[in-house]
Amino acid sequence: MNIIHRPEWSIPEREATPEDVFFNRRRFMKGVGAVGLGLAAGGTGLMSSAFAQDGKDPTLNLYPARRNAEFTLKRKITPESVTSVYNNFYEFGSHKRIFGAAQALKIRPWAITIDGMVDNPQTIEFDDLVRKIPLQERVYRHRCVEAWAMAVPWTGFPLAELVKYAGPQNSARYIRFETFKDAEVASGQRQFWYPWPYIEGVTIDEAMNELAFVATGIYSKPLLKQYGAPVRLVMPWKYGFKSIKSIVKMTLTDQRPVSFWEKVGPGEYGFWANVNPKVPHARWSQATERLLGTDERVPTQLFNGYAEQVAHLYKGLEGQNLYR
Ligand SMILES: Nc1nc2c(c(=O)[nH]1)N[C@H]1C(S)=C(S)[C@@H](COP(=O)(O)O)O[C@H]1N2
Ligand SMILES: [Mo]
Repeated sequence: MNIIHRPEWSIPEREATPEDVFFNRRRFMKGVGAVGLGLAAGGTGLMSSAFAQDGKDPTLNLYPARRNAEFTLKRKITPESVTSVYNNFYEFGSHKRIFGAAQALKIRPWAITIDGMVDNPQTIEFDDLVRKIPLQERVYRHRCVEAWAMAVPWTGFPLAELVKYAGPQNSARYIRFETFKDAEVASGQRQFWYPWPYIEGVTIDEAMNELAFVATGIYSKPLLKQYGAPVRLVMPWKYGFKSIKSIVKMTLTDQRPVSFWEKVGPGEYGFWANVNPKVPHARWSQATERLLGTDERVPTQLFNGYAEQVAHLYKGLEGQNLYR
């Protein structure tokens, strides 16, 4: 099937978002005006749903979390009014305006299974897990493989803490993450030609790096559904598709996981997916990126600007496709 070799989001953004297919985000934002999308939301169900917090989120009292001053940026934070209506979440559609459809996701109860090569295999309620590790806030850059970028304040905890909690065995070399699968609520999962559920993987060494983060919140609140509530990965030096959303399972293994996008397009998407301006995508340049909510293009940075923290992880692996 041809389509699975050309996922829609892997088309350069200017082609993938023609005005007649999606809405014109800039005109939309102008129309909303200075009051901002959140305050203007009263009118339509679709717009208000962009900001809907689930009735009474049982973790609200954990926010805002302490800001970690080691993870800040010079780049301006991208407004919530922009990032909450421009998302990549194929479970709810192959375009960017999925925030309405994503409200169908049921985020309670939400259990996470930890299994594989661990000393403490278990299935744990998210509401219990989120209280086991102290939350903190970090501002990170995010770089989608499609060449759009944002900077947002995530709330969560280091992935290393979750790995320690699982009790990794010496034989474990990788972590495989899995997103929920429920075609009843996720319209995109009715597109049966995709290899659902969404899978991603990292090495244990990557997972133990200080930057690897498990996000439960954004903008000092629990994650909205479109961001991958209630819990997602954030790997800021890698292309955005590594940052898997709405996680239900984490498996420690000695087998390198094959990700959703690697299955869809093995010629275009690999395991490492580290950001590199000099290695073009098969169909477009990665030299620059567009900052969401602006018309500004800026140079892409090696490892998305995090080379100092992560470059050492890839010493000796130069023969591999580290940048796709
Ligand atoms: N389960 C799942 N996780 C996912 C995706 C997806 O389609 N499904 N898209 C990825 C891609 S390509 C990007 S760029 C980011 C987008 O995150 P955001 O919508 O919160 O900005 O989520 C990633 N995680
Ligand atoms: Mo992406």
